[in-house]
Amino acid sequence: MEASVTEEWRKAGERVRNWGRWGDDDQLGTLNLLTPERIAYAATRAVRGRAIQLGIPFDAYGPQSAGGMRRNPVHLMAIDGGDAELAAQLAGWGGPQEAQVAGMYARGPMRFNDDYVMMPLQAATQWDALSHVYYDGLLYNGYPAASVTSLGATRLGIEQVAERGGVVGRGVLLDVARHHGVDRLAAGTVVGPHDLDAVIAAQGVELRPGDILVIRTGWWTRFLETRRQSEWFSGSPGLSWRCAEWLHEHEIAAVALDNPAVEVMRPEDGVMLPLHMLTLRDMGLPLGEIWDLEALGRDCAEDRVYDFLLCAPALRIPGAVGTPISPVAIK
Ligand code: UVW
Repeated sequence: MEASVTEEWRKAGERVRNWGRWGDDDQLGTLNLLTPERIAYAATRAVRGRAIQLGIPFDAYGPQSAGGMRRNPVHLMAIDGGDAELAAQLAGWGGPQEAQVAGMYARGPMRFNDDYVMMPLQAATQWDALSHVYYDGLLYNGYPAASVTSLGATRLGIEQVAERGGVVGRGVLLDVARHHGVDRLAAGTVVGPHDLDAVIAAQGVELRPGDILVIRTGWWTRFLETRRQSEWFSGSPGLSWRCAEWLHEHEIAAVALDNPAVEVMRPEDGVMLPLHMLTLRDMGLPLGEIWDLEALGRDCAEDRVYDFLLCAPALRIPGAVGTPISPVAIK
């Protein structure tokens, strides 16, 4: 990043910084914009009763590369019908768990199956918590970077979001790919504030303070087509860091995309993830990554209604710096 660009980026950081805006002890950031009145209004946008899934499957075939810093989810069965029948046949076989299961089975015909999932909380469809990214030793609202330890986030953990029932509000889809008449944006395409304005004008949708923006690039379909994980990550189109002020001015509560990192993956102006730093750390604005916006895009193109009730609650995991989610748009 050239010195002048760094300076410009730092100045943008000062302009969008929400520290202290909702109190010195605030841990919710722009989710404070999801007021009861706005959530109640969002519920009125569920008109047709059509629920659309916006999450990708939590399975072993997702976009995380096997050798990378994150893995795809691993799903394991803990108890299943086959084991249960065997345990019943071999009385006294196995350890305490089998004995417990056999004891339950001895009391009637009820049988059951149990399972586990193991996964990085930053794999598949997710929200980044405000504790996910920091710079210059500080997190959102000036909390020290050291408030996230090996035990988890003592400040800005995802449970802060979950405990207030978030994230729920009025979702607005900006279908950038469809606006350009393509299935998906080309690799490396940078989406700037003017592009967002153009899509809003073309769609005829109005933004309201507290909206949750859902921006479709179509890039998820690239992964489904090729299954080439590293190409999918490194080539991702996405938002420019110059969108931070636009998001700030429009009082956006959260933003989610169908790409790996919301912003364009190629280091913009030579710096890695500059929008992450401005949004998560300066604004306190959560980022949603790896969403599947294909069905929602088709539905909105059909009825020309681009807003909906968005339900994307965080899992209540104390100290976590992100959360897997299965968001749903209800139109
Ligand atoms: C990083 O890779 C640091 O962040 P994210 O997963 O949010 O893109």
